[in-house]
Amino acid sequence: MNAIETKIRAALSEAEGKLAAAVDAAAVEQVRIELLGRNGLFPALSREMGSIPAEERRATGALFNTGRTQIEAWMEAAKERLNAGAAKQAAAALDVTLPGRRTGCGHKHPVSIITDECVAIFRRMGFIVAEGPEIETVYYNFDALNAPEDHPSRDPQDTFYFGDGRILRSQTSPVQVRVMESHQPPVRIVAPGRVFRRDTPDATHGMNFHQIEGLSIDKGVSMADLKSVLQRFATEMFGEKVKIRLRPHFFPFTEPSVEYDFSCVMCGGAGCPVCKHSGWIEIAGAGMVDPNVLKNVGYDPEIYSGYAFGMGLERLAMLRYRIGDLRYLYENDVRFLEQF
Ligand code: 2U9
Repeated sequence: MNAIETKIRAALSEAEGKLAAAVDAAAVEQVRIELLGRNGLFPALSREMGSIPAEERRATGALFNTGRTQIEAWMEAAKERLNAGAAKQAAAALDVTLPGRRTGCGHKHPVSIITDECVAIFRRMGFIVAEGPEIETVYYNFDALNAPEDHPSRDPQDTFYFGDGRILRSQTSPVQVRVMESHQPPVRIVAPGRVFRRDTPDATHGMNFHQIEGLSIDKGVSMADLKSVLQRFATEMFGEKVKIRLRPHFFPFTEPSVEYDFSCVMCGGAGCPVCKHSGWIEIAGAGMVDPNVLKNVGYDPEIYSGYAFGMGLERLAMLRYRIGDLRYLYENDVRFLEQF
């Protein structure tokens, strides 16, 4: 046995012992560095190989190769043994008999609850939900809806303009326009969603709020249909005793137009601070869709007619849950939100 073979055999017996006793991955790595690493024993022996007689070189080379393979196999076995031990330890640390830890479950925001409730009520009356973009064009938000060029709602003091013809929608009506453009009557839809208006935030106004608007277009649709839908909505949302009242109003997109009130849901109509002692609460607006709006989407107003209505969802939530200030809804105070 030459000097190289002696060194290989000694290294093998030492490595076998060290790897069998290794308690962590670092100990295994240490053996690898000492024997197989760039400055380790095996590369050094490989350089010495030229110094031994030619007739011994074949046998020494074979021992060199099997030795290296053997060390690699022992290292692999040691790693597997360590991994299995770690897995066992982790399993032992988990006590499956302990009761589970509760993770806090979020809940719906009051405006979402009201939106879902409105949608459910209108679905029962045959309406389908429609949605559309919050970033709109002046055409869909104003022109198609018959808003005159000088209408105050177009003013940059009231509507957010991007400066390239796009705006943040100030109402959900553009959704209905888009649906009408792509569908022939009958159309019976509600469009819930976020709308944006430039306003100084106070107890009852924010810079953005949520609306639900409804639209029904067919042959022979009348104001009587509108009244019956609104009365049913009032009954389902606030109870059997609630009455509705329509007052004449003006909107560019409806003719005739009305504002509608519900008998006060707080005092039942007797008079209280919420209804300012009138017994009635203004809920929103409605009317028969203006013939110009029908023409703009390619419907013949001589054949088709329809009604539209719109209401603010924050306002409904405030009435329903007796919330005195709109800002509570958006301050994200869990003590407030947890109550719903
Ligand atoms: C089309 C035609 C007509 C939707 C309507 C109202 C009346 C209305 C506001 C009340 C308070 C919303 O929350 S609020 O600011 N809305 O009074 N909205 S009629 O009329 C339409 C919509 C779409 C194609």
